[in-house]
Amino acid sequence: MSEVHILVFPYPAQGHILALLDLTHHLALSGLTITIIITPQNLPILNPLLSTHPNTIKSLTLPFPSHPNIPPGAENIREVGNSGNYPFINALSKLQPQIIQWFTSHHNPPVALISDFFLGWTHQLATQLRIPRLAFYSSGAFFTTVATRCWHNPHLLHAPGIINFPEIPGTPSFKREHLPSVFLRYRESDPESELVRDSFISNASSWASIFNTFRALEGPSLDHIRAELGHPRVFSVGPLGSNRLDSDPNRGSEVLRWLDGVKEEGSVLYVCLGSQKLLKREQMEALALGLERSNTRFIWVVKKATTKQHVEEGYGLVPNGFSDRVLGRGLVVQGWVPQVAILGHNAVGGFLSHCGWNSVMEAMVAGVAILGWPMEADQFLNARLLVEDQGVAVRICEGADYVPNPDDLGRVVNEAMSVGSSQKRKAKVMREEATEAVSEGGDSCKNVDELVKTLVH
Ligand code: BUP
Repeated sequence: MSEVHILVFPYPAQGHILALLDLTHHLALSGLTITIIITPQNLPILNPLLSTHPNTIKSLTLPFPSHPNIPPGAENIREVGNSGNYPFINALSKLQPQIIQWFTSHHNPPVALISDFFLGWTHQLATQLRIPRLAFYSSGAFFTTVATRCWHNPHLLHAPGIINFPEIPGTPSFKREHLPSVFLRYRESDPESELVRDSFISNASSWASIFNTFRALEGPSLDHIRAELGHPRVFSVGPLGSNRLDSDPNRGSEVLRWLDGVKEEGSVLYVCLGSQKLLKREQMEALALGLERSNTRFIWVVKKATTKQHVEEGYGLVPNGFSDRVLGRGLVVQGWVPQVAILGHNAVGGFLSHCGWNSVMEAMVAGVAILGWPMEADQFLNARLLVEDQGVAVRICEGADYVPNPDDLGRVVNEAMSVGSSQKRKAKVMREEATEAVSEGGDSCKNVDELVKTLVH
């Protein structure tokens, strides 16, 4: 095969970047040459890919454009929280001239651009470069059907109470507050609203769409998207993540050793609420008490406060004496852990999760029950798909500011973690489906092959 060169542009949030890099790894294994656009502070995330594919993956490292609403040095949304997406998207769009200059002077310019669905403006960039743009969704297909419907009919965003979606498979209806807050803030001619809306609309006009999902989970939504777009180029390639490369092979060895010491299969609950959300003091206390009152083994990944104000207000603070009280039964860890490896450990049977889409996909592959605490963005809709439609999850509570009742929390944990709970049984079925999808001849595997074929021709 002659060198087919693809340009990849991830969005700098952990949940977005990791998933697109997982896909990039697959594409490189299929023989494509790839350049990844990145800014300097995010470059280390690429290290495992760059060292695994030294001849075929390169980075195009561009300085992060300054922006009045982004603190100097912050180049990843993890450093500013979810509310900072708008300035980030805006700042990154200023890279356009440098990308064009690089492209036009390249001896073998890329034949296609795969970019994150938050970077809708790259659709126009690709048009200017006269190459197809493929929108990569690190969110689910069900969420995307709802979101696209909303942005084509913004009056829905102001409908009071319950919103109905009769045109969408399953005719879902749900509370307005369960849409991402950026949708609810929609105002015509407001720059943030227009940017988000234009992004979704540009994504839909892009040449193709790639989803980190699989047919057995979201077949009807994928078919609906295909029908709405009026073309077949909708590739479901998930669950991604099971072949994730880690820059530090020793990361999390303490946690994995602890799990090795657990004899009962599926008895440990993994508690991790994503890379962005920091719990306030009352939430930390309630969650700690709930875990203590359950009689379940657990690993709790705690996100530490980084700003002075958050430290002073007790955000992310594990209550005094908690670790000692649960010694032997529970492990509290701070910092980044190898989530995919933990979920895949035999001892783990449940995942108390914010229902971020990557976490959902990783839970599917691992065959663990989800105990959902959706908080923002697409998480409420993800939880709906998992709880009401698929039965693979139970909703433990919901809302970014919600302070759960420890007794209720402990009770739901015990029920969902009991041997043979309905969620655990359903999770095992989903594991079969997810594993089949990404195995040779499986639907997602065929879609990756198909995607590579379309890029090569
Ligand atoms: Br925290 C954490 N280790 O310690 P989501 C996360 N992850 O590997 P998010 C780790 O980050 P969104 C850790 O495996 C997953 O791939 C995890 O993505 C990994 O949630 C990713 O689940 C987190 O989508 O993003 O980051 O809160 O805004 O997309 O929900």
